[in-house]
Amino acid sequence: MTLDRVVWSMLQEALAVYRDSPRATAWLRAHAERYTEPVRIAVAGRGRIGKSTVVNALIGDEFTPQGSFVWYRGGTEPRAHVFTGPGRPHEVPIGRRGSRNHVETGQIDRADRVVVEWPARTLRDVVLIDTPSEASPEQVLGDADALLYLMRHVQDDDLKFLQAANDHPIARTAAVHTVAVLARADEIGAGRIDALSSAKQIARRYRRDVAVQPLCQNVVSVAGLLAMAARTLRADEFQALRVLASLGREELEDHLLSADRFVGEQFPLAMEPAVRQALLERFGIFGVRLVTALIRQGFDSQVKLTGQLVQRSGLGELRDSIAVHFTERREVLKARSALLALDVVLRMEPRPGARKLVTDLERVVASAHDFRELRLVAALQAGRTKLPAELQAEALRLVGAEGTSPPARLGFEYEPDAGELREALLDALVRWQAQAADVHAPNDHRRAAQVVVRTCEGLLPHFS
Ligand SMILES: Nc1nc2c(ncn2[C@@H]2O[C@H](COP(=O)(O)OP(=O)(O)OP(=O)(O)O)[C@@H](O)[C@H]2O)c(=O)[nH]1
Ligand SMILES: [Mg+2]
Repeated sequence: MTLDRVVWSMLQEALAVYRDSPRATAWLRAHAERYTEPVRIAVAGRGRIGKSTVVNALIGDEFTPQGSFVWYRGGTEPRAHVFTGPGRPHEVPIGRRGSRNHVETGQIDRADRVVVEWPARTLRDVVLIDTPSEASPEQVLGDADALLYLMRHVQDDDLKFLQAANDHPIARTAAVHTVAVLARADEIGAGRIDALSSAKQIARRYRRDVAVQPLCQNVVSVAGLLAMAARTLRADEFQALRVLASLGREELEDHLLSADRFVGEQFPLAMEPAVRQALLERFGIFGVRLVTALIRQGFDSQVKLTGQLVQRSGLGELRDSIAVHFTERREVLKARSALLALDVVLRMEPRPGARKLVTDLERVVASAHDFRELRLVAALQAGRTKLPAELQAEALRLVGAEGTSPPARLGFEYEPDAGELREALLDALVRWQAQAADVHAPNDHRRAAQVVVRTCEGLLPHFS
């Protein structure tokens, strides 16, 4: 049976065992429902770091900020519900404020959670949870299957938050899935036009940092403001930017030395200060400089410019990372969340009828191959398990650290045909079998090789 089915039947069995407990039943039902949903990703980080902006950029639509947790999930029609206390949620309208969508929470100022259904492509595969900055790790992670954690530099508070995410015994054995985001990438290079490339380099460095690497699966840099402006770029804004780009580079640079100069009276073009002010708010000074430079370089249609900005801002890479680490890993992430939930019930309301579930839970966590793969990734990245460098990179790839599709595991950067895949797979299998059987190798080396062998064996039926 697949992990997916095993965990589903455990949830059903628990519902039967706890049918006389309303509290356990409500909890288990909610988790059974959650089990069939898209992956839930919480977006967290300290105050004003740019969480809501990144969420908007991913959705491709702008919403006015709210003080509470806001869930964005897919839906055919835009709808919003407010949840407060134990009562039933009630529906509220979604209106417009300027160019933004605004959930009319009205008098309700202490919502526990606002749930927005929104017809966006991104939301077909994920539920995004925008979190308030004062939320504790427990609040953030309780409802999430995966975490996007925004930070500027890695600070102690950030590491503490990420550590808390891994602190539960089951979380420890099936590491949480986290992608760290160096946010506000445009501000990293002190206004230089190549700020975004510097930010990407810093992100790469953090990926290998001994303090950071064990706590997340990837680190990417994102200029959220620019990404959001790109995804929601309007025709009138694009026209205004083109007019700006028609100005000589040096002349424009000169007026971009400060916000005051840019919106001031002395501006050499007939463009309303309000229009300039609006561009500044949407793109930031750095953004205006970058966008006009790109238009001059030939990204002179709205489509070309948007595509270029999505890549440069890091939004493209962030989306890829979400796909590889979260969406493609849906099954194991959901299983992990459900097992954590089962564990809560089994501890809170222990009873003789639940003994089998307790042992099943331990067995699944210890032996399911998907969890073994996650543990091996974590152990290799944290340096708890050591392999020679060339084997380490291959082991990580094979157990799915860079994507779980067979071509990604086997290291193809193009679409290979079935014959090529099969050949690469058999080659890997034979070599790793030899590693697993190498009596001179240390124990952890052999155990790691056994997991890799099992992964390769699992891929075989795809190609025979
Ligand atoms: N320069 C720059 N400004 C940004 C960026 N992202 C967000 N901002 C600005 O920073 C401010 C805070 O952004 P939000 O997205 O609301 O940040 P948040 O983390 O959701 O804030 P809280 O929910 O209040 O904790 C806003 O004025 C944004 O316009 C960015 O990438 N670059
Ligand atoms: Mg916010």
